[in-house]
Amino acid sequence: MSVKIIGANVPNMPWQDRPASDESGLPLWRYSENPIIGRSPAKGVARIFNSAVIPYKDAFIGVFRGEQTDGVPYIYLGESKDAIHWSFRPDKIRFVKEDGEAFMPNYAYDPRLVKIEDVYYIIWCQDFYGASIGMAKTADFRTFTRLENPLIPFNRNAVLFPRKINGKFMMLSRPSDSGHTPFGDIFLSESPDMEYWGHHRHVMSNASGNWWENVKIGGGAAPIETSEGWLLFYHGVTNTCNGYVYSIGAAILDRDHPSRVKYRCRTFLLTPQEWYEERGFVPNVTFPCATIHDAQSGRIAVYYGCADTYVGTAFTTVEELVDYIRANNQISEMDAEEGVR
Ligand code: BMA
Repeated sequence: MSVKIIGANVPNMPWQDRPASDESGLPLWRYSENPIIGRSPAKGVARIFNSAVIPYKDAFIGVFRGEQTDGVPYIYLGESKDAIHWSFRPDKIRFVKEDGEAFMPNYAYDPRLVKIEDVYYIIWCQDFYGASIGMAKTADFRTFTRLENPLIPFNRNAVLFPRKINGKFMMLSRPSDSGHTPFGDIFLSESPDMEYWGHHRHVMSNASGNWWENVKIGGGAAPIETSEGWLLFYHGVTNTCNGYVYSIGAAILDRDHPSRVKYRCRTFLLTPQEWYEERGFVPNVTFPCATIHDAQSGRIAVYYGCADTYVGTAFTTVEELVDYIRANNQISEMDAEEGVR
């Protein structure tokens, strides 16, 4: 049975076939021109990484983690005709509250972006007396209206689903501590209105037994709806004598009950191995935050931060990826269950 992406056609998405030289046996392959965003990409911004992009008006738009030259991260707006070459607005995104008053978090990083019923939602990590999740909405990428913080600290890693499920907005997040958290599972929360979040469920554990993700896991790109379930790219972290290593993994969540994991891939799909993934501000980090995908062809482009310094792109097709995940499926009882105690 062939698996299909359920969603829009994006025939102008970036694409490159798998190079003949790729004998990795893994279902993701890197764009040959990576990194697509290099150092000092805008005035006052030293590095852009961990960023999210989306099709917009026959082109592409995105929210980018820009590490300013004073070291503080904020979110910058970027535009592109081909989703490969990006230009950035010179100033960071300035949010307003519902009443129009200005709102700027003390810092903002790792933004994700989804469109739900003609509204674009941005979700990121910001200070709320400790690292927590910030949210805003926009209809036109001109006015960005800040929404109430969905969660209390500490949490640095939230991802929204691109549609309501059973009438509710859905969010994945990873509760953490105030430091470089040495633990972490993915949880699901739901909301009737994007303000009040509850009915929390456990989704996936870092205690899967897989060495590459044995410290913590966290949601990556907004889940892609497929005929098999929600395809989730996430990051998995292991520890070494030289620090953490961040790889990209994937799982498929039940379409109607996404706290239930249907398939979980026991191997990573991509791990730091190129110079731009191994060398940078934080070495050995590949951190997925977005995909662009085309329902008709089944093509998927994954956007991932590299070494907390660059943005890279990697490609796959939904068929190849889901086949691989199924063939390498290893799911624990805890991941398969509803996740309520
Ligand atoms: C995590 C987040 C990410 C970062 C990663 C590696 O805790 O802060 O933004 O890419 O660490 O430094």
